[in-house]
Amino acid sequence: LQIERLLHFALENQEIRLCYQPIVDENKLIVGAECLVRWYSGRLGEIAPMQFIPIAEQTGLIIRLGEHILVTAFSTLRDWHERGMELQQFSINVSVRQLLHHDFVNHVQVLVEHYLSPGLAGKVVFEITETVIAADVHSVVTAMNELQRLGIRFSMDDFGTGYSSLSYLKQLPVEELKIDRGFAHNVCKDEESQALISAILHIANTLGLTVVAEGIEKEEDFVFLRDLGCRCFQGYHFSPPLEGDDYIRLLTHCS
Ligand code: G
Ligand code: G
Ligand code: MN
Ligand code: NA
Repeated sequence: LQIERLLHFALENQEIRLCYQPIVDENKLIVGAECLVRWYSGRLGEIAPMQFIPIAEQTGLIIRLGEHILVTAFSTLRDWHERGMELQQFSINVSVRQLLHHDFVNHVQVLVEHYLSPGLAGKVVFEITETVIAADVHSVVTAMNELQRLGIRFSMDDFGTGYSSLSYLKQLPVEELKIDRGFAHNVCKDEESQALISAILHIANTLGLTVVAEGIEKEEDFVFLRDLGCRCFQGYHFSPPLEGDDYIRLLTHCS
């Protein structure tokens, strides 16, 4: 209850910000970013998303929080574009409750028209999780199709941690799988993770999906996954989530 009350306050007092974690290719060149929400509470200090996102979802505050995140993310994407920083993708986490809100598609459309020049919406990737399967699939697909018409693409986050059947991959207009960081961690020494990631890469190739391996912390794991066929990577080994200014500095120095 305290978190809920403070979250209202946080939204009105600019305590909620975004960090940006680089996504790199097999040559470690930056090709994109994932937006990650950060809350620095005046009362409680830094509060992790794992602590407040579930509460925001339960209380419905995720709608306002999600709008704030979208506005922040889109203005950052526009700003970077105006500075000549070209990315292949700009990923934003979207929760199921947000995706299925009756006003969500309209709202995204308004924001796309306001913030993003033609073509720029095509850089936006919404990361959803396998929990969408628990929701009404017809509503999910309808919302996703409408958003796709605005240019937005979709990624399945934390892939491999859910317990649902894989058949939803055929039903949902998803273009990317993000392998959960639990599989990448120590993968070069873990034969079970290796087998699972090989299977995921095989499914992805068959369905024409791109794959991002998350949570890379060691060069050995990166090399192993690269040789296995992964083409995109994210993790502390390349860069932690960065403040916007630091992201710009990194990208400018790397290109
Ligand atoms: O940044 P961190 O690793 O602490 O994030 C933890 C979890 O919070 C991740 O599972 C991530 O998907 C979720 N998360 C981070 N940023 C956002 C966001 O902007 N919106 C939503 N809905 N979830 C987020
Ligand atoms: O669930 P989602 O993939 O959206 O969560 C991403 C989260 O993973 C972010 O909170 C980010 O801070 C965290 N993260 C990013 N890179 C690494 C990493 O290399 N190791 C670990 N343990 N966490 C990471
Ligand atoms: Mn994510
Ligand atoms: Na993930």
